[in-house]
Amino acid sequence: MPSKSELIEKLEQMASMLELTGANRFKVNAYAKAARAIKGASIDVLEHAGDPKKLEEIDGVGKSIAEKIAEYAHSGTFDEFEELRAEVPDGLIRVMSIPGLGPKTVRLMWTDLKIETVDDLKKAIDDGSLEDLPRMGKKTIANIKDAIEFSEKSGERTPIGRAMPLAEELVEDLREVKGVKQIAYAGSLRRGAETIGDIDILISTSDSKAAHEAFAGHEGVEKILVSGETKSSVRMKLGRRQIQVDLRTVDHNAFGAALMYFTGSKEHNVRLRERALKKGLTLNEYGLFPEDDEDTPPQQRGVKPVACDTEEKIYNALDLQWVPPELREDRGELKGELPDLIELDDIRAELHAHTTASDGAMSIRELAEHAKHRGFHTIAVTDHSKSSVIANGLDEKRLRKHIEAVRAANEEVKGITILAGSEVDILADGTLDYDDELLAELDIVVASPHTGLSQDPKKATSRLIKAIEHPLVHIIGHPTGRIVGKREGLSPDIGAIAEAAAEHSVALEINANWRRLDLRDLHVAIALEAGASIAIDCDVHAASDYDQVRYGVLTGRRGGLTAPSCVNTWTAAKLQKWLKSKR
Ligand code: DGT
Ligand code: CA
Ligand code: CA
Ligand code: ZN
Repeated sequence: MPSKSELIEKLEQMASMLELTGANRFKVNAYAKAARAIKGASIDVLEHAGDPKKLEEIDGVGKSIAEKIAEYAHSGTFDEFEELRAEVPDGLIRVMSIPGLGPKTVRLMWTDLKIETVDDLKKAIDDGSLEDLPRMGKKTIANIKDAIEFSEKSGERTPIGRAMPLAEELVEDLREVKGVKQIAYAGSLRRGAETIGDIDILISTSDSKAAHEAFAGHEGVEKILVSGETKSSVRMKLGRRQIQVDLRTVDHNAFGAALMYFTGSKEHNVRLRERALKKGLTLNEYGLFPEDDEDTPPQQRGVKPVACDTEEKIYNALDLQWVPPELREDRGELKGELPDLIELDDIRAELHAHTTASDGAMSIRELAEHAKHRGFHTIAVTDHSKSSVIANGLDEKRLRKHIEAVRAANEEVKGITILAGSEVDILADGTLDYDDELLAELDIVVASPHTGLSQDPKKATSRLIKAIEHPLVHIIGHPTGRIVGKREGLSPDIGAIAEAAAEHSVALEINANWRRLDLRDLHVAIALEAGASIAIDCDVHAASDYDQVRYGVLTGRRGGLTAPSCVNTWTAAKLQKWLKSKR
């Protein structure tokens, strides 16, 4: 089925492939711009695919792009895409996805060195031929080598933001199958891990055959690995990659025991079983039973379980409170009181968002309207600063005008506070991209590292601490700059960062975008330990980015985050008081 996200992906890929094949700049830009415009459009372009006039009303969509949209809506692709796709070797698309390698560089590799795959590239690094290309110094090549190794190590796992929508769609679709009583996803996905090995789904049903048939026949299934009436395993299409999905039928009365077992983690399960044994009990995926030293498992001998239908009963029978799945990682969650974890509904403000002034897709008003619809009391406009040239960062003059525009919008749009802010670059030496006088005019300053991300840990630590100590900074945005599975980012001393943040009352961001999730769960725990506050922000560029907040909340929960420690949950008054304390 054609989807908006696939259309956007195809348009983005068009731009890269055009650049790769040396098409003119104008054409490349048209596709890149169209992808951005469709992301931010307030209408569903696929619904209006038959109405080119309507499509052309979108800023960034011209006649030619409108035709491509119509073609895509009709056939799931468009001719020009397929033609170009046939021209560009598959392997080159993978080469282009290596961070730090843009289409321009990859084009040179292709034309001058005949590199068509990641393996070719590795050979060219090893035999030194890559050095023959212009601007390929030893340092650049070392960085490329690093990036290849890093993405190969983590390439097998799928980011949560890709796996979650698929799992939710499957659960919804299978719930409709005749006979299904209970259905849920388990495993690392339920624990909210940043990457997912495979998706585990559990069902209880009176017609297992029907459920497994519907599963194996589901749209997107590309290969059936195991096909059975109680367990099946398939590979499903996910963007340009695949992910394995397991479906298991479990006993309706023991659904809680199965959910607990298959949610894991394995290490958490081991701890629970040890605890059960100490109490003269035995725990397995069918329930918690009295331990009796027999060889045949208790459920096969008709032994009555102590608890089996809900997780809560099983935990309670082990003298434990129910443990939220995000904490089930054997990090001490069975010892002592558990924190009252933050929830999605606690979030009441978005403090990191971009508009069309830099690289966002929405105007200030659109941004604010969407935030209002989410029930937020505050939205901060934080466009990029001048050094972020690729993101169309604002120089001083443009920022001053932008501040005025934000103030005007704030007057006009009722029911929400629009803050004038900036996502100001933390330069490699820890200084900020604007001078203090200008920063002081802003209501909120998010300071983030964007370049120099292969800096050594010592430099990274002092760089970030310098930004934290700056009296006008409120939040450190995506503190390490990592990209999940793609870029390692900075490795500062998080303990030292956290202590400085606590001392200077600066919040450390969990960037909720699933590509970033930065800070990560373990860092959040360290930050909280030091007494620092956390911000959970979507780094909004398009309307759909507001939906990312869930991944930020999951990451926060994995780190033990409570609502009071998260600035986005504060009342408008409390938030204002903190912001003003730095003015
Ligand atoms: P993943 O898929 O690599 O992201 O991680 P999980 O945690 O989803 O792992 P997976 O899919 O292998 O298994 C799902 C859960 O089933 C796991 O978290 C705990 C449970 N489980 C699987 N195999 C074992 C095992 O050998 N021992 C124990 N205690 N539990 C297991
Ligand atoms: Ca799994
Ligand atoms: Ca599995
Ligand atoms: Zn940023």
